[in-house]
Parts: sequence; structure tokens; C-alpha cells
Amino acid sequence: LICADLSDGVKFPPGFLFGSATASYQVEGAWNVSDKGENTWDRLVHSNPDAIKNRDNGDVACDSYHNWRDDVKIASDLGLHFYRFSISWARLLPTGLPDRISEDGKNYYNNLIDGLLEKGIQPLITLYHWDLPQRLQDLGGWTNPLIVEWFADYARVAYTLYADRVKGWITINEPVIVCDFVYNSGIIAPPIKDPGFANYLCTKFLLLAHAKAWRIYDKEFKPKYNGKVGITNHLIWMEPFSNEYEELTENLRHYLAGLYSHPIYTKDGGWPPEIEKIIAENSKRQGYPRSRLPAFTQEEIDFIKGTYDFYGFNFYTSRLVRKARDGETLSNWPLENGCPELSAAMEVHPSWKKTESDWFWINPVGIRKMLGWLKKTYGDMEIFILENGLATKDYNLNDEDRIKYYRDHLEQIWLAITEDGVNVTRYTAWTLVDNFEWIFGYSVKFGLYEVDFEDPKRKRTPRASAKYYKEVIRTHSFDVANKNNYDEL
Ligand code: GBH
Repeated sequence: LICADLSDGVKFPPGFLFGSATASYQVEGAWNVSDKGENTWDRLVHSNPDAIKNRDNGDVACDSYHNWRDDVKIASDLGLHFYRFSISWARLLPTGLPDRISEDGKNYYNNLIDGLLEKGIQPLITLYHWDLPQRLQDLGGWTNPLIVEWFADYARVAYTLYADRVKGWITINEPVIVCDFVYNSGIIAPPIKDPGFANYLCTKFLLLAHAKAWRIYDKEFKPKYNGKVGITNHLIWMEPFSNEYEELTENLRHYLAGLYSHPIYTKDGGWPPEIEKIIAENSKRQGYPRSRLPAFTQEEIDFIKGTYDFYGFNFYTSRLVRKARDGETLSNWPLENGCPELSAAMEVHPSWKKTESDWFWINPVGIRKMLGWLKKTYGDMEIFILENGLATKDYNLNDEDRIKYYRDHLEQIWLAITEDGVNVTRYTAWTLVDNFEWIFGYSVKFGLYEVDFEDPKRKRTPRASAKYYKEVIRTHSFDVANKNNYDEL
């Protein structure tokens, strides 16, 4: 009773949903089981093992392909309202194309979906979380305009198989990583470095692919199943280093968030005008006959505009923005340490605590400011927070710092809802289980549950943060009673 009273004042609105998330390549393993096709991450880790910390790879990962019952069980123990996972495109369609659907791939996701539903957990599917069939990559991947058809065909297969039971769909996870990080850095899959050019081809075709997949659902499936489809952006809150950089910072927001938002969520659609202008001018100065940012036709603008049922984003961290100094080289990590196109450099505030991941400092108020900016810039939309969580390292069940991270971010989200009137309706903790953290391998951990990677069964053990999150869900509040009152997991 006392707990209920204490948390009464800080409750999330009724109907607000709490979930957790994973991604296929990070958890499934079984990389060559049955007829699964090879994807871009399989190719990277096998052809260039040194690209990954400790030469780790996702060949086995959490072995969720075999251990999905464990994942369902812990999701249910936590009381999750929904579980976000992704489909491995090449597991479902071994050729990348819909000429052949894998029987085992199809059944794997059927089992997972039915297992979740039996426990009253809504499945939320990401169609693309970075593991492109290698065959399609060999044909240019996201820089080939035909990706629009390939992705749409794959989406239709997934909807046809699962939309009767799955009411939430995310087309693409973090386009800014898929396009800008990939082609500007060349250090993740596919390892192709073509900064300032290939990334923009990717951006255009990715937006068209998303739009086509959204329209297929809207036309062919929504009337029957009434689900929701959207894309999810990786957003970093950008704050001016000092007042003189207000305009530069706003431009950078329109670059990092705007290239993937303006075309979808504004009345006019198309590229954010100020960014389109800057890239066109830069291109001209550099001797290109046309902008490196490919133009849209009016038909394409209309095709992409309005293709959303919610605004989805993932949030971890913030940056301070200033003008790059003369001769300053912006790092190879263009999205997070600098942006050559705008001559913007990024720094962090000394008061933001550094985490165990080298791109990640903690600034909880950033998420409230981000939400406010989205509402101001794109209007009042339903917003899903689709990832948020803390990086730690080493095996450690007593993760007080992760509890604090979750608590402080939930508080800021609650303030955004109650004080700023932002319509956030879902929160997603990244991640359910420790997993393959891309180029950091298993050295960085984000899990509510610790996974024993020495154990062939990949045993999952709840951390203190799992107990905290369970209590958050049970009380619908971030200020849960002190930890001695947590239910045992
Ligand atoms: C999210 O991206 C991802 O959606 C999720 O899969 C990931 O596990 C989670 O963050 C935690 O990192 O990509 O390792 O080569 C967040 C944004 C963080 C993407 C840093 C790119 C650069 C290094 N990103 N990252 S890596």
C-alpha cells in the first residue's frame, strides 16, 4: 500500500506500454543452420575478424534461435507488455528474394510470436536491423534503387505470414547508421567507405523502401488487422556548445534527424530545405554537376510523405555542437564526433558521465529536450521510444548504474508527457539480454539479463536492473519503492 501511495504522483498514463528489445544478428546465432542465407554481418565477421573487438562474432551469440523459449520466459517474468525483435531477412528468404521462403525460418518466427502471445506479450517486429542478405549487398545493397522493390517484397512476405498476430511493425532500425555511419566510416557491415556520396544514395532509396513497405501494409493489411507501422531513428540530442552555435546546432538536428524525418512527417515532405541547400552548394563548389544528395521527384515526395503511424526513435546520448576550427579534421566517426558536411564538431559536457562505450555519455535531460524538439518541429504525433539503455562491461549482476540510467530517463520522459504534453505511448528498454554489440563484440553489455557466454546453454540471469524494471512495469511508475521490495525474479 505504501509503495502504491509513493508512486501515485509519478505514474505513467494508463495505456502507456513498457517493452524490451533485441535484434536478430545480435541474439539469434545459428548463422548457418538449415537453409539460412549469408548476410552482411556474417560476411564481415568471417572475412575480417579483426574488425570486431576480441575477434568476436554472432555465429552463436545468445543462441536465441534454439533458446527462444528462455527469452519468452524472461520477457514474461518481467511482465513486458511488448517485445521488440527483428527478423533476419536471409533466414526467412535465403536468396534475399521471395522466390523461396525458408520453412525453418518461417517456423522459428511463428514459434516466437505464438510463444509471446501465449504469455500476453505483444510482438513488435523490426523488419531490418542491419543484416542485409549478402547477395543483395553484392548488387549494391541500399545504394541500388532496386532495393525499394527487394525490401517491399520481403516486407509483404513478412506481413503475409505474421500480420494476423503481429500488430506493430518497424520497417528499418536507425537509417542514420545504415546509411551515414556505414558509408562515412567504413568500419561496420558492409565495410564500404564512400563518404558524402554513397550515404546519400542510401538515404534516398532507404526512404523510398520504407515508404513502399508502409504503403503495402496500409493498403493490403491494415483494413483487416489494424496494426501500426513506422520507422525508428537513432537520435542524439544536440545542444549548442555556446549561444553563437544555435543556428549551426539547429541545422545539425535537421541533418541528422531531419534527413530521415522531414520527408516523412512534414506537410511539404522532401529534404529539409536548409540542408538540401547546403549540400547542393558544397557539391557545386567541389565540382559536381549536381548535388551529391539526390533530388526527389514530386511523385517521390508525395510517395514518402505521411508514411507513418507513429514517430519511433532510439535514444542513448547527447552532444555539444560547435563550428569546426580551421584545419581541424573531423573524426572518422562522423555522426557522433563531427559532421564534415556542416563543418560542425561535437563535444561532450564535462558533467556528463562517460559509460563503458566510447560513444556514450549520460545526459538524461537530453531525452526530454529531444521529445520537445520533435513536437515543436514535426507537430503532435504519437511517439514510441524504441530503444534506451546503458552500456556496462564485465559480468556484474548488481548494476545500480543501469537502474539509475533507466530511472533518470523514465523521469524525463514522464516530465515530457505530463509537463510538455508530448504524446509518448511506449518505452523500450535496450536490451533484454546481453548480446553481440556489433564491433564491440561481447565486451560491452546492455542486458537486463546477464548471459553466460561460456555456457553452451547461454544461461540468462536477471540483473538488479531487471528487478527494477519489473517493478516499473508493475507499478506503472519510475519511482518504485526501494529495492528490498522488488519482487524476486
Ligand atoms: C543501437 O544503436 C542499435 O540499434 C542496437 O543494435 C545497439 O545494440 C544499441 O544501439 C547499443 O549500442 O555500431 O558498434 O559499430 C545506437 C547507435 C551506437 C550505432 C554506436 C553505431 C557505432 C559503433 N549506435 N555505433 S558500432
